[in-house]
Amino acid sequence: MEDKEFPHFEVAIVGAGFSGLGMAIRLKKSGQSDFVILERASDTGGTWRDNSYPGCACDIQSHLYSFSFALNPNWSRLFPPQPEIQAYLRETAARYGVLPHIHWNCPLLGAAWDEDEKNWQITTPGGLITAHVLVLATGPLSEPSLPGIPGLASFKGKLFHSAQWDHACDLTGKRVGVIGTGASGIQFVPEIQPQAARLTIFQRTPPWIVPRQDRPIPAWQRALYKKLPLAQRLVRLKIYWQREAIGAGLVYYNPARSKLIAQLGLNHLKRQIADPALRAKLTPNYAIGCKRILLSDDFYPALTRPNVEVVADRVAAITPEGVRLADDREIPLDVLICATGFHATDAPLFTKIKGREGRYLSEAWGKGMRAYLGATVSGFPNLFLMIGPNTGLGHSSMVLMIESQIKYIFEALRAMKKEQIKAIDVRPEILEHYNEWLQERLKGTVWNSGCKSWYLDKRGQNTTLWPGFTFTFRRLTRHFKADAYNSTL
Ligand code: N01
Repeated sequence: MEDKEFPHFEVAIVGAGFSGLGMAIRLKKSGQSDFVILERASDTGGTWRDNSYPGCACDIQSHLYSFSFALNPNWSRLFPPQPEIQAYLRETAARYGVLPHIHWNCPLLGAAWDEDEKNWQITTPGGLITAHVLVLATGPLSEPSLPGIPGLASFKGKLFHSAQWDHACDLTGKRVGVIGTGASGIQFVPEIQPQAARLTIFQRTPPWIVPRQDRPIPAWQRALYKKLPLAQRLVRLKIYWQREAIGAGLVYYNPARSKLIAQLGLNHLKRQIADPALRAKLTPNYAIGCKRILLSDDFYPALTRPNVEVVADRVAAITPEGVRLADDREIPLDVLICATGFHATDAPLFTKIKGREGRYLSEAWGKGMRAYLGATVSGFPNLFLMIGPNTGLGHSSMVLMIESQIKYIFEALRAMKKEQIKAIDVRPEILEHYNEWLQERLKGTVWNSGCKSWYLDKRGQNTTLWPGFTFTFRRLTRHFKADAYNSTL
């Protein structure tokens, strides 16, 4: 069948979260309107729409967690709460006129490169569409991961993942279990503790937690930022450099220095937990920063309440009635909440993208995810990934990386148009070389210092984090690197 029988777009963007909306806004600002956004849900926001659990907020300061071209003087707190981030994204998308480009409730079911037509054939529930360029802005934290504990499906009570919070489930007076003590778990535990009759926290690895010191932004400051946007830019700049300094500590890992920083966490633990047995349970046993450093002032205090128990013993199985521990102890539960993270390195989407010679992305990434500048993969022409492999950050705002990628992709599209290039495909040796360089750099970082985290894939390879400063990534992505690609005219 001919292309013209299907709706055709110059660019198809998958996902209306931070990166997809940012990309669309960039196109719109340049006067382009031949693009579509395919969004699986009925609202914008991506991970900030899905993660609506009680207490959800970002652990990067508000002023830095926004687009550089759309600062928000109205943030109510130092750290933005989830509803405000979602509202910010919705309002920004509306302000720049990208909402009419969104196809709602339209998940990508599959995409295949058409070598003859030099475009992508994209299958959606509404039928096939074609696009010259495909941008996957689906994010690494979009597919919730349930723990592979035996018996999970047999649980007779209410079971849900933190990213799919069941707001209809009233926890009042219930026996609630929580698996996972990562960034999500530690945020909602203090919120649900007062409601639950019994709250059991199943902890596999104690996280490093440091003081959060969140506070409301006073009305006079908000008024100032409205009147004098430069004032907010200066605050943002200060936060930016403070965070790059933290980044240096993570990238250039030094065990002795790390022990000094760890003292911050240990002091926090000591101040908030008086019981030596509980404190011992909560004391981390790996280098601080190896997993994400968590910020909280209310998680430890919540654990000291009489209705809370922290279980550090291994969970052997989930039974119809609750949880069975390795020592055969049974903990009966009415509700089980899994705050167990996401499929960051093995997303089902990878099995749906078919490149040259019928090869799926999941096959191309058989030995681990890799993409040149986190954006392009050999054998997948005119495909761009946003927050692709090794673009994640352990220290600062992902919006900085997203904006760098937007710039790079936009420059690529412009070059393709100008030179009338039908297809670009990153040269395999360039991708190989880039990945070797990345992996070499990662060796000296704290994330590769021996702990297990979602930053590492099942082979133990770090395929998620950027091993450097955000300004280095910005410099590398400032211009489209045409020489790195095979082009078809
Ligand atoms: O997920 P996680 P998350 N049996 O993977 C445990 C961002 N984020 O949703 O450490 C028992 O960090 C696992 O234990 P262990 C942020 O980038 C940001 O909390 O692997 N336990 C861990 O405790 C973050 O890094 C914000 O031993 C199991 C937890 O579940 C990312 O999202 C807020 C298990 C998973 O922690 C993910 O955070 C929320 C099993 N089989 C999220 N499997 C903010 O900005 C997993 N666990 C504040």
